[in-house]
Amino acid sequence: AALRDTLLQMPKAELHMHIEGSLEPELIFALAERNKVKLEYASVEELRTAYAFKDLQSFLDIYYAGASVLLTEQDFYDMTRAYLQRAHADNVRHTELFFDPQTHTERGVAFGTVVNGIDRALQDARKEWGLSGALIMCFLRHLSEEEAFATLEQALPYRDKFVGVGLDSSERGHPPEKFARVFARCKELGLRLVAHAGEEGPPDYIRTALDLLKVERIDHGVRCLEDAELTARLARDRVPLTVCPLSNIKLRVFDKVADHNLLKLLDAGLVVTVNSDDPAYFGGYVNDNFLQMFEALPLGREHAYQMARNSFSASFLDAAEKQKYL
Ligand code: ES4
Ligand code: ZN
Repeated sequence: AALRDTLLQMPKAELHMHIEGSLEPELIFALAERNKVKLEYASVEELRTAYAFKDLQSFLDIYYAGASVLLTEQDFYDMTRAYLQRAHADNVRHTELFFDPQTHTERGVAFGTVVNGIDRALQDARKEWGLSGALIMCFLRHLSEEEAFATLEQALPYRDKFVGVGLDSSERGHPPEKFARVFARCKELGLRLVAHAGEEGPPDYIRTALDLLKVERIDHGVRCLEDAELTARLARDRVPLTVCPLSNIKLRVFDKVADHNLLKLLDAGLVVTVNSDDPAYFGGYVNDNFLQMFEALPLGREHAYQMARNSFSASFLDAAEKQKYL
């Protein structure tokens, strides 16, 4: 089959997807109407036009505004259901979803409302399509560590509904060490640990995420190549990088698809995976990320299979389930 068909059809896992970043403008407007929430934009078209970002912060401002329409458990269900349907169409067999509870609890939405709605959609996808899912709770790094601890406290009654914790939002000026104590506590609780690092922030944030937070995967991590010693360490220790190519283009980490360092990361021997990050905002779901990168860079079938294998080996599936895909 053509390489294109291989990319579309190969079973894959998605490991870096913010569920609030899957809210399409049409659903934002439908939920705004349903919940009588006022939006700053007059139409779906006007909102979509605002999706021209100059950096991470300009995106986050719109992303948090979009999430303001989510109020009820059914809203969280509908959002997650729509993403899972798209993921299923892309032959995603397993997905590890980030969610940002603080974005919702700050607005008075209960933690349980958020997690129960998302979880019910995950259960349905497993029953209907055999698509497995797991949740990773993210702390917003622009907020304080004290607020992260308070969120962890609210999460504890739902401990069985998520497998790990992550760190997202504005990277620059909010280094990993700000969250060292709360991550240590999460590790004691048996949670898996990941963090966004080296997206906009310097390679040093990748190093401190590993050394001080003890994370098992790095989300993004594309700036590691600026530091040869760090790159060698990531390769030697087989630390997975959850790379999100279209996100990096939209947020101007790289100017154009052909400038992305995905092939250089692979050539450095790194455990690279391809993911969609915030697909409703960045112009594509996981297969669009694969297709556009393979069109722009000299990548071949072996790279495709390698990254699909990596997505399962780097997942938090248990060993027996992983084995089915490897
Ligand atoms: C995010 Cl692309 C990205 N980076 C950091 N935090 C985020 N939250 C949602 N998308
Ligand atoms: Zn992300």
